[in-house]
Amino acid sequence: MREFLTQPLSDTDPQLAEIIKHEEERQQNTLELIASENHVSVAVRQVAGSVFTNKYAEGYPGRRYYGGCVNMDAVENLARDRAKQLFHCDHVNVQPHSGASANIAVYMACVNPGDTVLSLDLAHGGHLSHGLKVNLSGHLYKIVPYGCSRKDERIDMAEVRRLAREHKPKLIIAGFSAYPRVLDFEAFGEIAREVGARLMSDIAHIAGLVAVGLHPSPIPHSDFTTTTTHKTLRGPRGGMIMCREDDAKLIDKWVFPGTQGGPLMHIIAAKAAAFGEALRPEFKVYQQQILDNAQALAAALRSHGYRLVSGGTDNHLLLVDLRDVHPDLTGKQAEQWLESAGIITNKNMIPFDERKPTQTSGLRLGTPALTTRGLKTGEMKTVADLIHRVLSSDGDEAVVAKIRGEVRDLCAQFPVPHA
Ligand code: DSN
Repeated sequence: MREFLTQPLSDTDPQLAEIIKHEEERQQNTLELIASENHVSVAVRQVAGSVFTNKYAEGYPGRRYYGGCVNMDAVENLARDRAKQLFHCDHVNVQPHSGASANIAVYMACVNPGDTVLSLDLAHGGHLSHGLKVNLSGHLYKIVPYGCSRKDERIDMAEVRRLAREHKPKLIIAGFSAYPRVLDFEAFGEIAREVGARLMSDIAHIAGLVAVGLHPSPIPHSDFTTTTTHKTLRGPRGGMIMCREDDAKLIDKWVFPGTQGGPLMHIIAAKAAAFGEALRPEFKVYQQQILDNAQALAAALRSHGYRLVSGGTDNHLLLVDLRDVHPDLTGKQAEQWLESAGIITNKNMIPFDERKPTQTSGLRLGTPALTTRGLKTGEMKTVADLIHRVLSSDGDEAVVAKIRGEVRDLCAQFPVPHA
């Protein structure tokens, strides 16, 4: 029995070991352009797989429900301290299992069922946990959506103000999963204060940029700032909430015991590792390269005739409107052809899209994962050329197979982080 417990996975469960090997190969041999994904360091993966997975630690440092938590307290305090240093916030809760869980805890802390919440329309780049009908947020609260203007496809702050005055929401949400421009957190804060709403800023996508000062910080303007830790921040899959000292007890209570049980201590430890990496000077260089790469990818796609929603990007992602170059090509079909060529993307609605969410006219592309692998602006031109050739191939298998080979060659030059 004990022997079994100490053998490697390849001996004890070759079937599962094989699936993991295939995923390692897939990640190594494909170009990851999903804007919300990244490749973590060897150290972060090592910590996520550490003995911290063995421990229950309900409660918070110094106030746990079980014995044996001395190292749990040390690691959670380390994660909290590093997060506070990184984001300059008063209080942080590092226990949310995900971004959606973090958002739920904030809702429980400040809105009641039936209350009005003002958030970015999902069809204009909002997130499902900000009010999708079939999500708890859309089920419990009266969601009033704001959107982008037709004129420039940017969030129309005058419209946000008008809607806030008209509907008097209890909570305003500033955040997105597909919006390529800077969010004006200061203006959101002013509007929230004017109408007596609380402001939740969800920086899941841009947390890495915010941490190094390459995107304005929401912290001074927001009551609550939520984030995931695995996108631009390049940590383990998880969530986190930041707030002022006044709301610290309320938030902690609504994370545990309000909406979660035992914290994932191995993931909290890996968050500490990632925050440590993010505090290093190299992390700012990495974030700047993400932005430079996004600009280079945008310019190269424009040179092939593609229109980008809002004309370009300020952050790590771009939304490509496929219609000008390929009027009959849906985002769904584009995503599938690109995947066959080893280029991983996702179909995405564009503002005022006439196609259904399952088809879409847009494609969302992001540069964090490619930047982690070491691709720079020169390679972004190559990537844009590869994308354009796939989208112009009409799905021709011979063309796609040839490009697949070129993608593999490019991937071989830029290995994903490995031990
Ligand atoms: N699924 C994430 C994204 O792709 O934006 C958000 O949770």
